[in-house]
Amino acid sequence: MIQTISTKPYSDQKMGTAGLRKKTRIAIQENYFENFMQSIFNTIPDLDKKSFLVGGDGRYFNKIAIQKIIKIAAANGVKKLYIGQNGLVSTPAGSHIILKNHLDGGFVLSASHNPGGIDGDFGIKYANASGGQCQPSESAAIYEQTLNITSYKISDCADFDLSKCGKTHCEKTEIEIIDPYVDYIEMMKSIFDFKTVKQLLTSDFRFVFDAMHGVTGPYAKKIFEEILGAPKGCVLNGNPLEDFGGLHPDPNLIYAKSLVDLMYSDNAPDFAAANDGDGDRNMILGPHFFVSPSDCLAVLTDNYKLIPAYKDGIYGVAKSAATSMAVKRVADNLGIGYYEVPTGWKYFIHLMDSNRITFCGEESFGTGAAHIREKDGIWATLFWLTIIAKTHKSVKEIVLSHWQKYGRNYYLRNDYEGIPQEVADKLMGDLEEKLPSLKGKTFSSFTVSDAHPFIYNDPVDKSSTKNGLIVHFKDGSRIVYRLSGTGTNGATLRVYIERYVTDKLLENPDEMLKELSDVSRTIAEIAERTGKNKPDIIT
Ligand code: VG1
Ligand code: CO
Repeated sequence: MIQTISTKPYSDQKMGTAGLRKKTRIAIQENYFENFMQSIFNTIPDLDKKSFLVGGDGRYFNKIAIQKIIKIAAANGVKKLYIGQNGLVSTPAGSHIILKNHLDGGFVLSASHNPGGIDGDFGIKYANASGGQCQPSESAAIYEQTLNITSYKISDCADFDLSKCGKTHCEKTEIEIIDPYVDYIEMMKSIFDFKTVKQLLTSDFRFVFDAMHGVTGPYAKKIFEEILGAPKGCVLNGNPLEDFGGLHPDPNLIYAKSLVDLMYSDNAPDFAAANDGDGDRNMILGPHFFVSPSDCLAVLTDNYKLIPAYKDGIYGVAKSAATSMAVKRVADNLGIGYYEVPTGWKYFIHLMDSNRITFCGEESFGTGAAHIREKDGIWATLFWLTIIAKTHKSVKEIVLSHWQKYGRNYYLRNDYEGIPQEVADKLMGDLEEKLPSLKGKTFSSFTVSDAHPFIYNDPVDKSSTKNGLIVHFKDGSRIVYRLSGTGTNGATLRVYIERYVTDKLLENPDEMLKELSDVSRTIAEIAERTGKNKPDIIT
């Protein structure tokens, strides 16, 4: 039976960079999740003709939330739900399932790389029929609904068993529990030459993949161990856990510490990759060597011909404005289109749909391509394995030869976390106001050549988005300032620092960027305003 439950609005259900992300204790408040789901459905017409994907990264509250989605969708008359077996679907696999089955959208329950558990974070990524996350105009309409909601509809049926594939019904809604792996694996086979990668992984080449107890564990075990023949056990932390084993499922030098320690030990394997909680981010390491995500995008783009799916040519490439300029040098050299967008994968979607780009990436450990509309951690891993298999070079040799060809964009992101929102907003507001006056000024040995907000004009829907502030220097260095849209604890100020050189290719980025980091604090008065003399996290 369908029930109508009266409710009161919550004022904080505005989506950020990638869906709605909240502390778990907030997300599990009475009617909080129900309100949000009903608000989404309120914005979608003709639900009786609409089908959606449902899945998640396995974190705490996923299973309960999925049962709620089934009952709310059914009460709202949705035509069909495709649900990943055991409630699991990675963000990239979900995008593929939406596209392959021509669904009208989907819900991936994940706070991505944020920690999980009752004291961690919970999140909902809402995708539309593009296969990628909804556009800002859609999230604005949903937010409006959340502020005015007075009731939601829900079926009072019993919970569903998500452990077996097959079809059933909830009210008039068809429910199909699907294998979340098979289609994704088929897609990877259609992009890459699995024979080549298998030869490498069954040789004496030593490979490890850290799934960080996120959703990619089962995908990685099937692909790398079962199909490509890598030794059993090469997938580390391969079982999805509700609290990620108490760890922070963020594949970077800080949170993937045990993997990093292994790769910097005497016994380091030849190659390591790590993925985040929902499987869209990747980190790539060689023995005693880390590939920065900005360089990763540049290297993959430069090597596109090695991959069967791209050998006949690629459209252009895009990056978020905060990502380093390394890939622009490659795009210029290849004579392909090049675009800069605001932070957030949703801004790449129109460029992919209109065949302007094939590859794209962000400095936050995201690389991907137009096979789906999300970033893709396993895709990036298979791409690297192919480059290694075909060039017979180590990770370090591949990147070093890239720098020798193009020069190196030294790059770091400094995060200042837990700043009171008003302090952060004022810092950004005041900085924006003073940008014009910075032109021509010299800080240490860096002279400002230009300073402006980053404004993106979408060539397809003609919308305009402002995201972050950029300071350019005469030597090509850049500093980008922006506030995070995924944090759940006060405001996080992200400061992205970049310096380009054609010599000194193997220096320590901390040393190479020390002076510019100091300049970034001076320009934005970070210490004076936040009391922080150094970043909380450097990636
Ligand atoms: C961060 C990253 C951004 C990424 C987003 C979602 O956003 O900086 O590049 O797209 O997370 O990543 P922010 O607003 O906190 O800087 V994930 O792996 O959710 O999907
Ligand atoms: Co993610």
